[in-house]
Amino acid sequence: MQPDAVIFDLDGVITDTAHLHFVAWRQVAADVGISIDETFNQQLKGISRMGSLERILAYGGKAQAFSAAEKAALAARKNALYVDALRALTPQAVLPGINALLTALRGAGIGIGLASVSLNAPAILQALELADAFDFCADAARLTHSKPDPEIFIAACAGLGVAPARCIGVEDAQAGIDAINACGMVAVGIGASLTGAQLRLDETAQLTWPRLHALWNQQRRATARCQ
Ligand code: B16
Ligand code: MG
Repeated sequence: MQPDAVIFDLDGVITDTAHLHFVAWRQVAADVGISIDETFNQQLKGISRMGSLERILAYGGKAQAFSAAEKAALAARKNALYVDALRALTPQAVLPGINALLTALRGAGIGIGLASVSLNAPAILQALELADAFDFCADAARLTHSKPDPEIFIAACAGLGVAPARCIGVEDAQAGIDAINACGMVAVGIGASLTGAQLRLDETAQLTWPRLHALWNQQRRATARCQ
């Protein structure tokens, strides 16, 4: 028994650009008189661009201080800074174990999907030379609801032609784990202090096909016992 597909988050699972997001947000926040640090930045993992801006403004007590047009300009400035920083991204930035896992999944005939809320995901995959490694990438631009809503994982399953209940999802953010669980996929979490994942690992180097295969069989046996 094996899953029909494994669907990956991008930032924090395939590569880690959280620090680049942070540096760009820190600059934009400073421009409007708000100071943020790396600890605060943890809250922005897996959160959309505008969602992140809203959290920063609320943190700085300025939730109501800007019009929609001004907020759009702040988000655009952050993205320009972030995209500029992405120019340094190379295949060396693929996280440990990921290339081997993608190769093993391909060899086992398992679908490979992407469920990232980043509008920069296509450019990031190109820079990592991984664009051809995915069978389907859900389009973040078409999302109505961001994680923890399951919409992006459901869209990835639909694009792959598989049922969520037949898939494993891999995430580094609590909002992402909640999204995976909300559509009935098996959840794998990467990082400390994530709750609700059926398997939680400290780092991507531990994310191997034998491990995912064993998790899948264990979950299927548990489901069968409950029926
Ligand atoms: P962008 P993921 C997320 O990527 C990041 O974790 C989050 O920090 C970022 O705000 C979001 O993408 C949007 O990114 O500004 O490039 O559209 O974890 O869903 O792959
Ligand atoms: Mg992530």
